[in-house]
Amino acid sequence: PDDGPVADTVVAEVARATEQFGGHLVTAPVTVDDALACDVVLAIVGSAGEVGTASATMPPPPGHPPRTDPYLRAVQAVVEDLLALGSSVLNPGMFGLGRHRGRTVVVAADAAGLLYGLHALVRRGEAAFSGPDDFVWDLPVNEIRMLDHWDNTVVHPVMGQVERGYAGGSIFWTDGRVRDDLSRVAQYARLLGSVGINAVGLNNVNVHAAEARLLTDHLDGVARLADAFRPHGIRVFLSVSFAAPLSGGLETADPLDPDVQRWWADAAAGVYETIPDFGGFVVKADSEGQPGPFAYGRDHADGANLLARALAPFGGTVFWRAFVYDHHQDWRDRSTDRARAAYDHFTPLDGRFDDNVVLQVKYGPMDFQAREPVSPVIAAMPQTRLAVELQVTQEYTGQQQHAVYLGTQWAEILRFPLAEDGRAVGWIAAGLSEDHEAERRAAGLVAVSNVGDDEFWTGHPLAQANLYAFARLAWGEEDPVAVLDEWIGLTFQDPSVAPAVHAVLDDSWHTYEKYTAPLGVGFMVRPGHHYGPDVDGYEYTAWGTYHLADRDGIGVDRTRATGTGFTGQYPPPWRDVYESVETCPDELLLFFHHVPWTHVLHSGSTVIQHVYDTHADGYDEVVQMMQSWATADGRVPKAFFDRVTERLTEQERSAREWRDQLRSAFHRRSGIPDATGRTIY
Ligand code: GCW
Repeated sequence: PDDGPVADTVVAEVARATEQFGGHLVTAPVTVDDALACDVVLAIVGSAGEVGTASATMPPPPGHPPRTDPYLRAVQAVVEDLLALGSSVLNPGMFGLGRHRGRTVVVAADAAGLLYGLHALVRRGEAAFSGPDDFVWDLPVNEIRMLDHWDNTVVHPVMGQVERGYAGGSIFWTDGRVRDDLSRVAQYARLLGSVGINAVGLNNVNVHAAEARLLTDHLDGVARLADAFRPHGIRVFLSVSFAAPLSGGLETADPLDPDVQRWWADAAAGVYETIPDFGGFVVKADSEGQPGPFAYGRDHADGANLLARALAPFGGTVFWRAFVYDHHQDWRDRSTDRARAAYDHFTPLDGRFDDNVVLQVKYGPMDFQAREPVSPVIAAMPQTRLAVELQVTQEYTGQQQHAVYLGTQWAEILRFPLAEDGRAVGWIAAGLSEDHEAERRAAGLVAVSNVGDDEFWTGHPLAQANLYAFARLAWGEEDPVAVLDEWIGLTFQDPSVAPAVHAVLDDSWHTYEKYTAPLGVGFMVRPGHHYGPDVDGYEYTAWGTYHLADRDGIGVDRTRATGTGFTGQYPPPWRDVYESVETCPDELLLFFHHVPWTHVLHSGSTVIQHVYDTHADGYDEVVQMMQSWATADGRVPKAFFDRVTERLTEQERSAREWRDQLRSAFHRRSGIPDATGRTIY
């Protein structure tokens, strides 16, 4: 269909499959009969999707002879029918797949769509090659489906090589440069392309000294990484330091200074000279010690547009993170509320960001907790391209020691009807409006990857399901258990293992929530590494993450009436739903309200009894997860079985620690006994 690298990948995949399973590949049928004799037809029909213009939308690549008419007629014969079945306009990445007139057919608007269609065919398995006519169109709902790696090029003394990484070292970098052997990167690229990921950030958003030089001194290595991703339809991005012009010899990094603007324009030109399809920059500015425009009295729109204008001539994009807050907060100061920060900083700038800026907003107002409300920023910036950021790496959800399937959490976030007109978070990220018309400001989903050089890629082998689920939800799938089922079917040879894996993972997010910080209050983790319980670990620190528990009660008053006013950042009805203890959902009660231990929840239980019960139940559920997993023995590869068993053993130990510390700590504070009489230490 074309000679680009992605179409070449499709051809190579089919060649590999025919070698393994039989049959043969015809890449350029010359007659109608040749083409129509094939059992499987894969074709790119061009984005206009109109058969009459197919020859015009498929110009031969320069230097190639014109397409033969019979070939076009053959493809058209099939495509004509198919377009009549469903779609007259084909979007980028879109494909149609199914059985048609006794043949299996994949048609797509572009090479990426053909690749996605081929992999969709593989997911169907044998069923794709027989059966009655049945044809579906599919397309990614999000334009951007991106994974960010928080990888350092060298091992950082505190954070290790991968910040918040729980799967070993980086698959990209070693000793300050790109690895010589990129075979694992090639496998990763193939894996991500198979589920529609189309962008990857190659380095940590906390840009340290060594990584600040990537942009200028290590482009050959970055180009090799781009070469590995390109055949799978994935563009690469670099995290850059806003202060880079200073290390480049300038006196200032002021975004309004013409020399600084020239410096960035030159830097961008240098990158595109080496990597013509480079994606752009990811930037964490004025956040947790990273430099930014505030130092020069400028705002985040000035900062983001500086980089956007350097990238614009080359078609690049800036992902500018909204994770900006005061991390030097005085814990005594109750007027500052970290949850408010992103909204307060960014919503006044709505409308000022250039078109090639994407504001990257964490799903919650705090920081990737197991339970937070969704960030009000997501519904508050209609004039800004906005991507929602999730965390596949399990920083606050068990660090790939605990089996926690996050697909369930993300699906709940994405379908939350945040906007006043009822639009869900996932719709806003995708830029869909009520009538499903795509808006100009569509962006998508970004997540922090959980992959490293670990033998099982993700430390906990079952954490692979989270990587898969992110990609499938970013594509547009909505049912997290169906996605999990798909992953199980593709991962394990023996289908009889499925019930055990479902029993471990299906409800594991809720299980984790039960034995950790209760009712949306968050944190209570050990400072620094964030693993394991420490009720007061962050209580008197500068990080703005407090629970305010005393002998009478617990929780943070974020109401407009008596608290920090954070509820006022939400559109109706949520500003009122969250404002009142009467209507605030139980699972978020302590995020929004400070209540007595004896406050009665909608569930009928008191807050204190809820803590006692859920912590006991959560631990018991982990024990059940272990029992379920034991039934997989002999049905999955031994090394895989053993690694999961080892992790579940640690999860059981850790869940017991959480249970006992939280039950004891809350008992000591409240003085109220557990009504069930279970042991408290
Ligand atoms: O969750 C916090 C992490 C930091 C991280 C930061 C961020 C990359 O603890 O390690 O830094 O978020 O998202 O920028």
